[in-house]
Amino acid sequence: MKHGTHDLALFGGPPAFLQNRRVGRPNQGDRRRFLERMNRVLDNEWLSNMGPLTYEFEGRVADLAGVRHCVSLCNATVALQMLVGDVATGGVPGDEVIVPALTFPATAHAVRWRGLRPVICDVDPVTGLIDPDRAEALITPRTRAIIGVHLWGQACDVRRLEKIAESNKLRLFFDAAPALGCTHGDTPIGGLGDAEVFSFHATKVVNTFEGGAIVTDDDALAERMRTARNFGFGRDGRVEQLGTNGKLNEAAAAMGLTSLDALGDNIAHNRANYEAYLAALAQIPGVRALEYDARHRNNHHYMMITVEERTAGLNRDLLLDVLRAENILAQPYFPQAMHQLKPYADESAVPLPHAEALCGQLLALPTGPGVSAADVEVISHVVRAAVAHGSEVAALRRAEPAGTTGE
Ligand code: T4K
Repeated sequence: MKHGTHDLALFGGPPAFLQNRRVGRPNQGDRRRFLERMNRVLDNEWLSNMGPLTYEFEGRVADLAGVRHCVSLCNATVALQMLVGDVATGGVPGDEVIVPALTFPATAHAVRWRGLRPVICDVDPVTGLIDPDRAEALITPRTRAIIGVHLWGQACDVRRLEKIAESNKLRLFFDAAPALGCTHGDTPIGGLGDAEVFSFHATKVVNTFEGGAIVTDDDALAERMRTARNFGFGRDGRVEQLGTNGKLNEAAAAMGLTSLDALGDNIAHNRANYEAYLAALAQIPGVRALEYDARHRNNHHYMMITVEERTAGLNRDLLLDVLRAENILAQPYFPQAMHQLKPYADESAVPLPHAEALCGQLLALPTGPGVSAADVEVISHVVRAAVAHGSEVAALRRAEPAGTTGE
């Protein structure tokens, strides 16, 4: 137990965990089942280019997302680039796509990578989701699309964004990278807007080592995306359009299927951890766990809190250092807003105060199958102890000789 500042590992106490507790520890599922599938892959001697496991994986993801088409891909970044490429067809350099200021860099990068201009939009101060009113105000004659991000599995204000997109004749996509297994009302995330993108990166709720998918009910768009992911080859083997190599391979699909087998159990475990965190973190001054809109279901793959320095006595970055010293590998998702990243420094003429404030306060705490209810108690106890002695921790940190703080 951490009773005083000197019990904290940051100042020489024993760490709370010998083995680290992480955000994003891979959900691998049953290893025996994975190895059986890998044997099948090797026996088939069919390793990539749309093998049987890849088709099976696509079918299961489409069912889960409640859509007709799942176009599996090598990662979500390429998926976003391909959708933006679809918007860019026939466009001119300088065409614009509205993206939220609070997201992983991939969302804005995909737009810029395809030669369009990401127009960065502020977010709701509580949820961190794209603010539809601000998005509408950013529309110009050059705007072609809006990309909403279902941040930490929370559904965007989909109906409002649909209305804005429809009345301005814009494409509407959702970056649903973290949101497999989540819903908007009773509708699974996956069937919203023109298309949505999932990530199956190693750290996601379902992993394929690296992987992603475009999911949609738009038959023609799905066909163009299938063609685009395979160098532009059409069904007759001729190159019909610009393409890339975006294919998922069979080893990835074997992992994806095995990880999918465990999805239901993992979400149930995450939900139990989330409830335990909510109870254990209540009443800690300056620390707020993000509570989600009860109309939608979340996979609780990310356990997000904010740390408000004035009340907590220490800031997010210092709490992060305290936790990491205890082998609690929390993550500051996301530490910078899009317009604060070097490539986009010139992209926002207006201040984006909500995204900027959240970027300084947000912290993801460890969860997932490797984190038990007892671990949640210990992690929450460390947070409580750090905040109870917040100003003392900050003063000790300031008093450390330069060069010892890792900054
Ligand atoms: N859009 C959004 C909204 C996204 O969040 C992302 C990705 C994308 C698009 C793009 O998707 P992909 O193109 O990647 O499919 C991680 C992931 O790399 C990234 O995929 C994810 N979002 C982001 C939220 O998290 P980092 O920079 O935090 O990764 P890293 O390597 O620091 O790992 C995070 C934690 O996971 C650490 O505690 C270590 C642990 N970890 C990581 C790996 C790779 C493991 O335990 N095992 C592993 O194999 O970005």
